[in-house]
Amino acid sequence: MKTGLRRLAILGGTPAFAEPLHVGRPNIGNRQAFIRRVEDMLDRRWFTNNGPYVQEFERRIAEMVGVKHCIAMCNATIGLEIATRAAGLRGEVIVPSFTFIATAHALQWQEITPVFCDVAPGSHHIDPAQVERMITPRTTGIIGVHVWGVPCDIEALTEIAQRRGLHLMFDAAHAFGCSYRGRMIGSFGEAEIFSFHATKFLNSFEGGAVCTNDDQLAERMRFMRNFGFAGVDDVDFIGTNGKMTEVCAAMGLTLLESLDEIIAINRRNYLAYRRVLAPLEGIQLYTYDESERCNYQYVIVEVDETKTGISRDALVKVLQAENVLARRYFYPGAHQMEPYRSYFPHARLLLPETERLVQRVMSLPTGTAVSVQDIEKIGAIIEAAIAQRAEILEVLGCSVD
Ligand code: T4K
Repeated sequence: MKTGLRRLAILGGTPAFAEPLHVGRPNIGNRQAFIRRVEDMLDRRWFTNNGPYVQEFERRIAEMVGVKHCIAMCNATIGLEIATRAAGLRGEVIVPSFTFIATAHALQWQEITPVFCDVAPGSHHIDPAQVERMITPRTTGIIGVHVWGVPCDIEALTEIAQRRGLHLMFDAAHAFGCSYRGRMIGSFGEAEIFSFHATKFLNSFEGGAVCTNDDQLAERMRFMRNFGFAGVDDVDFIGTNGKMTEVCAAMGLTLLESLDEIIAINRRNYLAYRRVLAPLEGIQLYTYDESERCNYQYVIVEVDETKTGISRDALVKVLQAENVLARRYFYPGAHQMEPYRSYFPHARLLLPETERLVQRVMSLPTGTAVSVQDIEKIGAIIEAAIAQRAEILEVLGCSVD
């Protein structure tokens, strides 16, 4: 990498990018195919309520994942709420704190207490050994999260759930198209919940789906998604509105046709980052296990300040000044957000690995809107930031909140 000499924007230079380079830029797929589907939908005048696109989308996902049932939802948060409610979770449910806040909120929304568990040392995933220690008489379930599309320790969690008689579900918001020991994510536990939000590998603008092999659970979730209606005038139990619209399913179906292309671009970008970041001591790329199916949707970096001499927060400021809008997912950890921070003020004492991780991790732009040249420039900015750290820290007054 050739750099070191460029004047960084944070030090008064010109930003490397004229336009912002976002994390989470949506994939678009074949515009014409999407527009054709929308035209058909308008002609049909069927816009929501289990329309033909939603049914086709569900069939395609169930086939890809290898499950009996896929129930499309308006988003993954509602998917989590419906799945946990339909399965009868209550009391306390163990979840990682290193996750998007929706995992916890979906429980608390129903007055189920999310009990935050640490990540396993050196990993970004829930620690099964700590899960076991957190089980109380009020615990009814565990929700593992496949953070960055990398499966959590499904085998260990399954063993604990079976032995202790607990429900087990997975928040698979990041993990569509990924596998665990050769089997597709979506088919583990009682249910797995995908997100098809705009920022996700497969997007339907907003959207989600719950996959399960349990016939009864699937039926309950279908009813709950539609206000609890079991027949035209027949409401069997409480429900909500979790329906996916036809226009969302049209986007999802269109992008399903481009998944191989998107993976190829994501992988190309991941490999480019690996190449440009490899020489930078203290900048550690989160790596994927290439023997599994991966979607390579996230480029995650851990910053070890003891080696770089510059913190993750300072680096994010440097990148943002260059118009590279890196993000600090999942800072500061769900346990440090309200209402959980007030409910469990001492939770951090049980979460040392999470506390350490949230200070180190940043997410960098990738996806179809990012080129290899962009990545080379981003690598050069990080290299220059490390080289010019003394000046940067002076400009930032060493305080980078
Ligand atoms: N579980 C996990 C583990 C999750 O990560 C999520 C969602 C869920 C559950 C819940 O799934 P959903 O209910 O959303 O289906 C974003 C997303 O809104 C959220 O879906 C996602 N996780 C989370 C990781 O990221 P924010 O608060 O960071 O969104 P925002 O508005 O800051 O946008 C993120 C980045 O994406 C920005 O750099 C801008 C860019 N962006 C975003 C949108 C919407 C675009 O370039 N275009 C767009 O249209 O939460």
